Amino acid sequence: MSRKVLITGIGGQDGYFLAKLLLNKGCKVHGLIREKPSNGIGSLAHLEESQQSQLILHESNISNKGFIDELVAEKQFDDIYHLAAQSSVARSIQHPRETIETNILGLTNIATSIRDRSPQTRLLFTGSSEMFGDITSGKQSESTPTQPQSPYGLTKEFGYQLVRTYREHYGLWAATAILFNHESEFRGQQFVTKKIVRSVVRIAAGFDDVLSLGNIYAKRDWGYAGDYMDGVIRVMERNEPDDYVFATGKLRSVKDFVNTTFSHVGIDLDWFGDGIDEIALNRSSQNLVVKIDKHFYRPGDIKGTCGDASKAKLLLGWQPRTNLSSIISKMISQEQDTTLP
Ligand code: F7E
Repeated sequence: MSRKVLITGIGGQDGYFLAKLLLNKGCKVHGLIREKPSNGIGSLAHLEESQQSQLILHESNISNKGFIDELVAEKQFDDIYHLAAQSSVARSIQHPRETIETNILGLTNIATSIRDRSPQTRLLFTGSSEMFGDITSGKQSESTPTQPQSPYGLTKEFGYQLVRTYREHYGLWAATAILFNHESEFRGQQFVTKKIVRSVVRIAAGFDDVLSLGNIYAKRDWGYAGDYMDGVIRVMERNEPDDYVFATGKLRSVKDFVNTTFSHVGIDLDWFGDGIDEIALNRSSQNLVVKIDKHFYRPGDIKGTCGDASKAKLLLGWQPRTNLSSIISKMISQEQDTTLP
């Protein structure tokens, strides 16, 4: 029987992949979206028209408790995927209050609406590796102690604990997918991978000169958003609610990502200098193409984070399928199609 699902935050990168996968499975997909932009619905504009027309969109802020209560009570969803969040770590440092309101109140609204008005509804919360903080020893898994280093990380730790509490003590079917960094051709411009790809494509085409970055020695475990949304659905489809890490287990620096992206467009780099004076030149033209701008450094930046997805592999049969080079290729193609004049 087809399931009736709600995806909060459907307008973002993850919402696109999740909506597409669930529609392909024959689910009736409702989406909660903050506001519909006039030029289409964010990443959803990339869905085939036949799929777009099947979506049922509801426009509201996640912190509007009255609206959420009514929607949850009226629709009696089978499953709710709670994606809506202020997801930029850098922004959370500048705007902690907004981040707390959206991430903490948003989840609390959804969870209490389910508890009070539709207790048979399953709840899947997209958590984050940011709640672990810096890697200390080995890879980070479901049993790694949490030690967040940003307001964003703190809100994701809160969400993880709230979901566990509602599951263990209030009898809700509630689970957290702990997602490590996941990128795609629909990534927002506030994230470093998208910023690098956009700039490299424009530099290669002669429309930009220099890419300015912060800490290029930060290391991340970057996977593909489409693979991770496939994992999230597998969590929801299991009878027993539980928490799972989704990660590739491979650690790469921002500098590696820069080198690989430039090499995809046929540009090799030579690096010189240290710290905020470090620069990269285009080996063949000798033009300056990368420099450091201390404005992009973050207090409390996580130096490295790398996940162990063994539990998801064992119990869900999940594994990442798209490697970093393929992710970069997809991002470059999308960028060439959309931003070059
Ligand atoms: O930064 C460094 C920056 O903003 C990655 C979100 O999806 O993953 C993401 O959070 C690294 C950091 O992602 C720039 O300092 C250097 O070390 O792409 P990001 P993030 O903070 O790792 C987690 C798992 C989430 O849950 C989040 O929602 O790159 N970096 N230079 C820079 N970062 C940015 N944004 N811009 C720079 O110019």
